[in-house]
Amino acid sequence: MNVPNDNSHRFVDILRLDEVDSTNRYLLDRAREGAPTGLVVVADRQSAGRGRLGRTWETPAGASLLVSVLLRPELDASHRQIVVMAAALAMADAVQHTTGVMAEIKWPNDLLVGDKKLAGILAESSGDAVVVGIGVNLAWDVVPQELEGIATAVSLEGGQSATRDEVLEAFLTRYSELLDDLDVTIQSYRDRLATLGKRVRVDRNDSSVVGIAVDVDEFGHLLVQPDTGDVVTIAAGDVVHLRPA
Ligand code: BT5
Repeated sequence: MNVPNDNSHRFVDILRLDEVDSTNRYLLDRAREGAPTGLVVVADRQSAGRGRLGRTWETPAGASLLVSVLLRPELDASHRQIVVMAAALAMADAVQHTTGVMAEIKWPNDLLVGDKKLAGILAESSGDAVVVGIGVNLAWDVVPQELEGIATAVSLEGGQSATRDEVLEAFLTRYSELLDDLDVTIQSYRDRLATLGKRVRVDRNDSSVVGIAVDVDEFGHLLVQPDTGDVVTIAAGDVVHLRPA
């Protein structure tokens, strides 16, 4: 499987902003105005960075990479999650390549070092457009108080320093390759997924599931085997990695 879009996801057009409320909001608006696939926006600072489910993405002073990418994948809606998985994998590879820090993926798309979050991804859609936004913590002196115990940064993990542009370039190159080969993406994503084989609790809107995370299917859904009963297929939720029972 690949994204059949004749090389148009080569990311040649990069918009650089000093400050914006949210790079995702900005790019979604451009998408609605007809901006082409492959458009990238990066910002130095965000005043209202978005997380999932109405949460916020904090960007303390210091270098964080804040980037959103516009894609118009010719994939049916049920298969679109793969382009988001590819972004997580591409960023994990880019960070490792440029800084030496090895991050793992927590389902669906968090990048973790140990149990702390190095990067988060938010995908939002409008019509045929998907905006994939990623925040990566790069050169932080300290973890801000409100993220104590939750977040980490390349600098705090002893990584080699890399500029935002170096990480961005490595990411866009890798992302482009993965979008050309989505079958490889699924397998490589599974290989980087710390969640697989772990005992997890998945919190969904209305309920939680506890069990072993056994696989991820081609739609990006997480398959969890509870202690009793059948495997549960989970499309969206928050995962907590638990200690073995
Ligand atoms: C995410 O949400 O992890 C998605 C974050 C996406 C941010 C990027 S930045 C560029 C683009 N433009 C945007 O407006 N957004 C995207 P979620 O899984 O809901 O995680 C949010 C939670 O992570 C918060 O409630 C905090 O607990 C924690 N958090 C906030 N800022 C963080 C940071 N810088 N590093 C690590 N954790 C953070």
